[in-house]
Amino acid sequence: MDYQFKDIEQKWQQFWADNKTFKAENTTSKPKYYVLDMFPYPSGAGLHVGHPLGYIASDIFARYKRLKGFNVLHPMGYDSFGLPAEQYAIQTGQHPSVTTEANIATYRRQLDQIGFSFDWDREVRTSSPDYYKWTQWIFMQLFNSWYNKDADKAESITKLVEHFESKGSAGINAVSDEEVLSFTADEWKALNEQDKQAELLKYRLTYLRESTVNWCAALGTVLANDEVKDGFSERGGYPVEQKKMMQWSMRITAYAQRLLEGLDTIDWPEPLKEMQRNWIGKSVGASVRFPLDKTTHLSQLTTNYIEVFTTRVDTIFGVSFLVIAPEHELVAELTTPAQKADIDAYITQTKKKSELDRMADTKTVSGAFTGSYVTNPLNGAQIPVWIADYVLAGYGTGAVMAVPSGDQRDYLFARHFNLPIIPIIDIQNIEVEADPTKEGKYINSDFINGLGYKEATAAVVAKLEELGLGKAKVNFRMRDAIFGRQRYWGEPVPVYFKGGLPYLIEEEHLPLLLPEIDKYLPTESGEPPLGRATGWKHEHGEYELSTMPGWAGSSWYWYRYMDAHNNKEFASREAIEYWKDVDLYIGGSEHATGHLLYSRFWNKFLKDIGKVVEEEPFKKLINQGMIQGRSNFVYRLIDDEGKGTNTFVSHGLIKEYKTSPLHVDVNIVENEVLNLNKFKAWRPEFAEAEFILENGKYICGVEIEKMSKRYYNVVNPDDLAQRYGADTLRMYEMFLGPLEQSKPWNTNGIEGVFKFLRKFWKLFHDADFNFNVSNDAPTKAELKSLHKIIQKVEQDIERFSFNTSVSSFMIAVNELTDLKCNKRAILQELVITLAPYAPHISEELWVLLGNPAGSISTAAYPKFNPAYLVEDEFSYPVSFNGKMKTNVSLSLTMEAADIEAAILANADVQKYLDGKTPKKVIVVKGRIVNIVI
Ligand code: ANZ
Repeated sequence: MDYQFKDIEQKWQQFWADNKTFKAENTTSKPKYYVLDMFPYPSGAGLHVGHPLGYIASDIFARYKRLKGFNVLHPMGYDSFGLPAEQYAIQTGQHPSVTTEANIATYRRQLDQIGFSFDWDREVRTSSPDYYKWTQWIFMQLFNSWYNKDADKAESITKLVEHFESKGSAGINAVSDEEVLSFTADEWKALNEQDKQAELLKYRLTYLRESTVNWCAALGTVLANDEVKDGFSERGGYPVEQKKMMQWSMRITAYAQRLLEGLDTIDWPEPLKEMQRNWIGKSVGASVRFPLDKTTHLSQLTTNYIEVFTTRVDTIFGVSFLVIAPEHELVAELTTPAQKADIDAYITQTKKKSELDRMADTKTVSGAFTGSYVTNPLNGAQIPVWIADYVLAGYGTGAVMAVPSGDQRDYLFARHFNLPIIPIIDIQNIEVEADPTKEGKYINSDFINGLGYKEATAAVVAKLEELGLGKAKVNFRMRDAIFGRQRYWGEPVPVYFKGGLPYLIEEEHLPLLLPEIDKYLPTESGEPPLGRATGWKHEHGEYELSTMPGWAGSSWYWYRYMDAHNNKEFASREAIEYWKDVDLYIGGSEHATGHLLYSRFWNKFLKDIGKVVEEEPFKKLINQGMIQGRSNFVYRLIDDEGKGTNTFVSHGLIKEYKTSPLHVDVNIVENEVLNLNKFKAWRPEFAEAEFILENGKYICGVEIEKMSKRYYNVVNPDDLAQRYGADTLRMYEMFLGPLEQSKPWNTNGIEGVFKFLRKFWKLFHDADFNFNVSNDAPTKAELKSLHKIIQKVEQDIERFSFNTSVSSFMIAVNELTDLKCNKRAILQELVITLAPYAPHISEELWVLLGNPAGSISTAAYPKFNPAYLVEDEFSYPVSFNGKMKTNVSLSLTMEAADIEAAILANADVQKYLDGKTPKKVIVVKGRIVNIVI
C-alpha cells in the first residue's frame, strides 16, 4: 500500500492513548529525565503553526531520551485562569469555566493530532480546585514565613515569635518593611493580639502594603507593567492611571541576591540571564545623609536630614543640588510658602505619568524648587533641594545628590534651571569658606586627590562613617511583587479579615472555592467581583475579595506534574526526590522576567522550608524563536481620479501601473499564485474582480509580518495535519530553521518533506507497494549511510539542532534509494532513528518489520559504529612531472609496490604515458602518486 498517513496516524494516536504508552513511572531504576514545555493559556483562537514549534522540539527530545534508556517525564497542562475568559464572561454572561473548558477541548484535539508523547494522566489545570488548593497552600506557607538574613533563608513565623518572646526585637536581622518597631521581650508580651499581628505582617513573605498600582477603571482591575502600553491597557486599550491601594505583595526582594547568584549555576541563554540580572539590578554604592540646612524654615520637621543613595559617592564634592521624588514623604514639610504653588502644580503634573514613562523620558527636563536647603556633610556647602520626576520614589531612598559634571540628567537639569555646575577638575579642589561656628568640622577634597574611583569611594565612605552620616550600601532595583487582582477568574486568597488585619483560614478548609456570582463585574461600591458573592463569609470575618494574579498557578506547576493526583500534599516526598528538577525547559522568551523569575523565587522558598530538594527549578532552558507570518498581497489598480478599481495587477507588473496593495488570505494562495476563483469567492466585493495577469497567472507579493488574523496570514496546523499528516508537519516545522531563531512560516516547502516520507516508505516496499524487506547482509556502502545518519542525528539532537537532522535524513534516504537497499539490518535501525521526528510512520513500519506494536518507544537508539565510516578506498591523484592529470581509486590496504603496478596498468595513465617508460614513480601511500617522465 502507498503511504496512507491518515489511517496510520489515527491508528497510532489511538494506540498510544489506549495503552498509555508514554506514562512515566515514579519508581524505576532507570535514570530520570524531565522535559517540560511552558503550558499554554487556552485562548479562544486555538493553536496556530507557531505554537507547536517548541512542543515538537521537546517531543523529539523526550522520545529520543526514551530511546536512550531514560525514564522520561513529559507532561502537559493548562494555565487556565486569566483575563480573556473573564472579559468574555463579562460580555456574554457565560461562566469563565465554561469557555475555559471549551477552549481546552480545542487545544487537546489540536495537540493530539500532532502526535505528542505526553503523559496525559498527569495533566494539570491551574483553575481546577484540586490544583489551586495547593497554590493557596503555598500562599499560606509564605504568609507563615519571614526571611532571616543571618541564616540566609526563610524561616517559620513561629520561630520569630519565640525570639520576640524571649529576646524582643534585638538580634533579629530580617528582610522586612522599613518601619519595624524595636521592643524588649516584655514589651512584646504586653502588646495586644492586634498589635502583634500588625507587627508580624511587616515580616511575612506575603503581606499587605499600600502600593502604587496601574489601575484600569474600565477593566476594574490592577494591571502589571507589561500589560500597560503608553498609559492604556494592552487588552482593550482602556486608560490606566496610577493609584494607591492596599495590595497583597510577595517579598521576592528577600531573594534578590540568591536569584542573582543562581543564574551562574544554570544553563540558560545568556541574553535571558542578562535580562534577569538587569531586572534584579544590583547596585553597589553608598547612602549619605545630607543634614537640613540651618536656614530651613519649618519647625515641625520630623527628621533633620535627607538620605540619598549614590553609586558615585566619590563625586560628593561636585554636588550642586539635591533632587527628591515628587512623592517623597518630606516634600510637604520642606516646601516653603513661597514655593507651594509651584510644587503643587508640579506634583499634579507628574501624577499623569507612569513610572515606566518617567524612566523612559530622558529628554524633557522638569522640576520645582522646594525653597529648602541641605548641607554637604563633607565641605559644608549649602545645597538647594528640588523635586523632579526623573527621581523615582520606589528606588533607593527616593532622593539623589545631583552632580551635573558627572551625570547627564543632572547636567541637563542644572543647565535648564541655571544651577551651578562644578567642573570635574575642581571637584578635587573645592575651597570651603570656613564657618566660624564650626571651625575644623568641614574638609575639602585634598584627601582623595589623585585617587582612582575605588580608592576615592572607600576613602569618602570611611569619612562619612566617621561622621555617622553615611555608609556603604547595596541596592536592588527589583521591587516586591504585587500579588492581587480585583478580578473574578483567579485563585481566591485563603484569608479573612478581623479588626482590619488578615488571618489565614484553617488548612483543612482548603481549597477555598471560588464562589458563584451573578455578574463578573465590580460591585456598585467599587469592590472586586467577589464582593457580589452571597453567603461567602468566614465564621470570624470577611474573606479577602481580590484573587491571585496570573503568575500564581504557573510558579510551581512543574512539581504538580510529578504527582498530579496527590490529595495530601502538592507532591509526595518520593516523587520530588525522584524527579528533583526540570532537565530541559522549552518556551518563549516573553517570560524572561515574569514567570521565570517568580518560579525561581517560589522554588527557593519551597527549598528553604524543606519541601523540595533543588535550589533552581529549570536546569537547562531553551527559548524557541517566533514563527512570523508570511503575508500575501494583491494590487488594486487605481484609476486616473485616484480611486480604487476592481481590477488587480499581478505583482511582476505593478511598476507599469498605479496600484495599492491589499492583504489577501494566504490560504487562497499557493506558491505565490492566487487562486482566482477562491479570491472571487473570498469576499462579495471581489465577486466581479478582474485581473491583469503575467504568463496567465496572478502572482502575489510577499512580506514577513507578525502572524495575526488582521493580516490574513494565520496558518492553522489542523489544515496541514489534514493535508499532509502530523509526521510531515512535525518534520517540516523543524526543517524551517534553527529552533532558537525567529523565522517566517512558509508552507511552500512542506511538499518536499511529504515527498521525503513517501520515499522513506518506499524503501520498505516494492514497485507495487507490497511490503518487501530482505534478510540479506548489508553492504559496506549501506552500512556507511546508516551509521552516518545514526551519528548525525544523535549529535544534532544533543545540540538541539533539529533542522540539520531533517536534511540529513533526506540525504540518507536518497543514498539508500540509489543503492536499492531494502535490507532489514539497515531499515530496522533507520526507523528507530527517525522515530522521534516522525513517530507514526515509524511505529507502522516497525510493526511491518515484525516487531510488537508500540515497542519502538522502548527500543534502544542504534549504536553508532565508527568503523563503518572509515574509508577503505582512496582516490589517488596521479601527477606527471608534478602536474595533476587524473585520479585512480585503489584500496587503502595496498602497499607501495602494488599501488605502482596498479597505477601503471590503469588505462588513463597509459594514455598519458603514451608508450614512454617512466624514469621514476613516487608513491606516497594514502596520498599521491607522481610519475616522472
Ligand atoms: C550621584 C551620581 C554622580 C550618580 C554621578 C551617578 C553618576 P544605579 O546604578 O541604577 O543604582 N539615583 C539614585 N536613586 C535614584 C532614584 N530614586 N531615581 C533616579 N535616580 C536615582 O544608579 C544609581 C545612581 O542613580 C545614583 O548615583 C544616583 O545618582 C541615581 F556622576 O549619585 B548617582
